[in-house]
This record gives sequence, structure tokens and C-alpha cells, in this order.
Amino acid sequence: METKQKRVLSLIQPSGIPTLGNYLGALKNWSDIADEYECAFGVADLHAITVRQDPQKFRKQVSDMYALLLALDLKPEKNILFVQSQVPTHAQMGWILDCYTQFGEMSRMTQFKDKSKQHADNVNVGLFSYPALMAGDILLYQADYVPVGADQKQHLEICRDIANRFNGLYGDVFTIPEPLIRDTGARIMSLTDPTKKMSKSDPNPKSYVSIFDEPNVIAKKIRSAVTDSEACVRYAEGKDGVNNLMSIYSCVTGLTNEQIEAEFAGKGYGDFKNAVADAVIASLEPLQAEFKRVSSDRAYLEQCMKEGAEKAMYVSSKTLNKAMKKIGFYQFKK
Ligand code: ATP
Ligand code: LTN
Repeated sequence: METKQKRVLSLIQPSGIPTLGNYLGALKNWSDIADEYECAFGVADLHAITVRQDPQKFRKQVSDMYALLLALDLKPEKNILFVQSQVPTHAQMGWILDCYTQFGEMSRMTQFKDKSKQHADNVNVGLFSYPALMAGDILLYQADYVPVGADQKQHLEICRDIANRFNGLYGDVFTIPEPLIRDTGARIMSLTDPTKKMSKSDPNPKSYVSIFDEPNVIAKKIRSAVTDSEACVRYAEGKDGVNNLMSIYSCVTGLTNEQIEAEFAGKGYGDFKNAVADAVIASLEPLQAEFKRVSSDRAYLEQCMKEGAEKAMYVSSKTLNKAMKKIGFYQFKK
């Protein structure tokens, strides 16, 4: 018997240039599995307006992020590559799921707590209900797997709770998704404070490597990354800075921690940092070149965007209609 191909879905916010953390924690995994599954990948622009965006910059960030999906070779002819706001079912499903989510469970979300501290002057209702919109993104496509970084685990858990609750009331409407979180690279840390997550909205650009940084900038940032005074390359508790650089090196070279420790036995952090920088530069260079090529071809980009939105609309409408029917919304007899 032929088994149905598993579905994968993930989105990224167009809230700035992605960092090495976004790349290793999410984007690289997307391209690693794009051939293997039926995939939908999207630019989460509806999520991004939970913090204030400058209209001109925002438009560019969305098209750049979409160009990046194409540059990652995510196969627009086979997979669905879309911009969330161009597929109205997402906003519709978001509202429906808001009504199946409890205030108390939503209040526990750590991203909401962190972001409301960061943007204390704009703690809007969208920031609070963000996980229900995200649950809609996932459930609309009946996704089996959701490749994300470790910071999104809690949002996946609430998505599963919402889906189980809905299915409990109305029967099997939604597939219950599972997060795909890699062991290595799921939480790349800040280069200036390795106890904090590397984040593209960090005000200190030395804390992150942006995936479009020039080679000399990457080398400089990695060489000045915070480590410790032991001068020994080994993965151990309390060595957050070295552990982080080892994770980065492991992701881009495929080497295990033991192999990395052996490679740098008896060598200092200078040699190690140079090797990490060289490997990161080599892994980002082809992506940077491809991004330049794709983003200069506006006609191709817009054609892919339109086709992606149509395909996304087709798949997601089926689930939305099914859910609306179960709830009892009035539907025409045709
Ligand atoms: P911001 O820094 O603006 O709050 P973000 O980079 O944390 O945003 P997204 O752009 O939505 O958030 O993240 C896209 C993907 O990258 C998600 O799957 C997220 O889990 C992953 N990700 C984000 N930061 C890291 C990190 N430091 N290490 C590994 N994965 C990460
Ligand atoms: N909330 C995520 C981005 C996001 C997402 C999704 C990820 C929006 N919708 C659906 C996976 C599946 C973030 O901030 N990283």
C-alpha cells in the first residue's frame, strides 16, 4: 500500500536580516528536508506586525525574506512557498483558534513575557494571541512536522493542545503536528553573551552573525566572541561561549564534538576561532551569491509569490472549510 507523504510546514518572520541562529536552527534544516517531504514554507508577515514596522523597510524585508526562501533552493515548483498575508485563510483561522484558546494557557507563553518587556510601550493584543495565529498556520496545512529552533517548542505545545481540544469537540479535523528540533544548532547563543539566544533584534550587531555579513565582518565577529580563560577546546558545562562556537562549527562541518576536540587538542582559541570563521564563511557564501541573483530578478520572484499564494490558498481553504462546517457556520447549499 502506498503511504501518504508526510507534510512539513514552517514560517519565519520578516523582522530583519536572519542571523546564523535562524540559519542553523531553522532555514538550513528546511533546505535539508525540502526534497524528502511535501513542504510549505512561509514568510510570517502577519506575525511581524505584533511589533511596529516601518512600511518601506517592511515591504523590502518581506521580499528579501521570500528571495531567501528561493535562494535556499526550497523548490517552488514542488513545495508551497508563500507570504502569509497573501493567504487570507491564515487570519481567518487565527480568529477561530483564538476562540478555542484559554486566556490562562496563553498567559504562560515565555515569548510573550519577553517581548512585552522588550516593547513595553506596545503590548498589543496581537502579541498576546500570536500563538493562536501560529497554530492556524500549522493546522491549516495538516502538517505532520514543524522544523523550528528550540525557542518555539512551547508554541508547538500550545498548538497541539488547541488541535487536540478542537478534535475532541468535533472529531478528526486537524493532524497533530510534531516539532522537529535538531540536537545541534537548535539554540545558537549570542556571541557577546553566550547565556542569551542569538537574536536578529539584538541592538548590538556584534552579538550575531547576519547571514549577509561580508566575510571579513564574520571573521571579526567570531574572533571577538566571548569565551573563557581555560584555553582548551572542549564541550563542558559552564563553557557557554566555547560550547556555542563548537555547536556552530559542528553544524557547518558535520563534525561531532569529539572530533572537534581532537582537531584542536593542544591548540588555543585563536586557531579554533579562525577555523570556525572560515567554515561559517564557506557555508554562507553560496547562499549569499544565490540570494543576490534571485533578488535581482523581480519578475521571477513575483511569479513564484503569486503561484505560492494560490497553492497555499487551495490547500488551506480545504481545512478552513472543514473546520467552519464543524463549528456550524452557515454554508450555502450551492
Ligand atoms: P527575533 O530575534 O526578531 O525575535 P527570531 O529570530 O527569534 O526573531 P524568527 O525569525 O521567527 O524569530 O525565527 C525563525 C526561526 O529561527 C524559528 O524556527 C526559530 O526557532 C529559529 N531561531 C531563532 N533564533 C535562533 C537561535 N538563536 N538558534 C537557533 N534557532 C533560532
Ligand atoms: N513564531 C515563529 C514564526 C512562525 C512559525 C509559524 C514557525 C510563525 N508561524 C508556524 C513554525 C510554524 C517564530 O517567531 N520563530
